[in-house]
Amino acid sequence: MAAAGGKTYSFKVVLLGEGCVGKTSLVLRYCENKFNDKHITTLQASFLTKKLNITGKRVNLAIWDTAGQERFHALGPIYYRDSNGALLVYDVTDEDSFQKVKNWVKELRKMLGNEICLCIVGNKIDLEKDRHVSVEEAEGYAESVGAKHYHTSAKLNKGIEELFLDLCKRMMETAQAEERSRGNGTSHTSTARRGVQIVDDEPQTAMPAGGCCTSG
Ligand SMILES: Nc1nc2c(ncn2[C@@H]2O[C@H](COP(=O)(O)OP(=O)(O)O)[C@@H](O)[C@H]2O)c(=O)[nH]1
Ligand SMILES: [Mg+2]
Repeated sequence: MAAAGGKTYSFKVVLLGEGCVGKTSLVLRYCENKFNDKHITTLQASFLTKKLNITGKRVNLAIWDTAGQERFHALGPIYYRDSNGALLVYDVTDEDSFQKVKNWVKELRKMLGNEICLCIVGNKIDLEKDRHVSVEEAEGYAESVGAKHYHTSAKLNKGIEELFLDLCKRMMETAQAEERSRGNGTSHTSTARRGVQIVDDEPQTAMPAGGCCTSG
């Protein structure tokens, strides 16, 4: 039975947004509880993993960060395809970075439709005094495109756990709705196509010990 536990959800989450808004910082804070004042140019992995247990259900997240390609406007569908969730990150002190988020929303909705859970993330709220994006505008925009809005500080570790937990719950709901719409059958075609694997015990995809996928 689907509801009887013993089930693992595997989700792919991508980070998108202008350079320097704090994408890498958010991932490192969440997965390794680290923060660095300098711009981190290269992450050692293309994604970091995090395991959660949400109301008795296991969730494995693969969180994909960019390798800085956003600087060259060179992030394409190959990066975000098959993702179940996306964090569209802007810097609350940088109005331009918020406009970039709007471009990403349009592109993702066009390419992936409504099944991807979108999170619009205003990062660096510790710099509130330099805020250049109004909370009302950002939240209103998010609502208008069916996304949810979150406030974070990677520096102070604020709002990040809540953001990922909420996203996971939304992705689980989406996956469950998809399961139901398939008539409770065991066919995995629909979710497999979208990159969700629902397996009965440990995930089949091998991940290196330590939970971090190193390159090579
Ligand atoms: N004050 C502050 N600085 C941050 C925060 N998050 C990231 N930064 C800084 O912003 C810069 C860019 O961060 P980075 O994670 O490399 O951004 P990315 O290019 O989007 O991956 C670095 O100097 C970080 O230390 C935050 O929440 N508050
Ligand atoms: Mg980065």
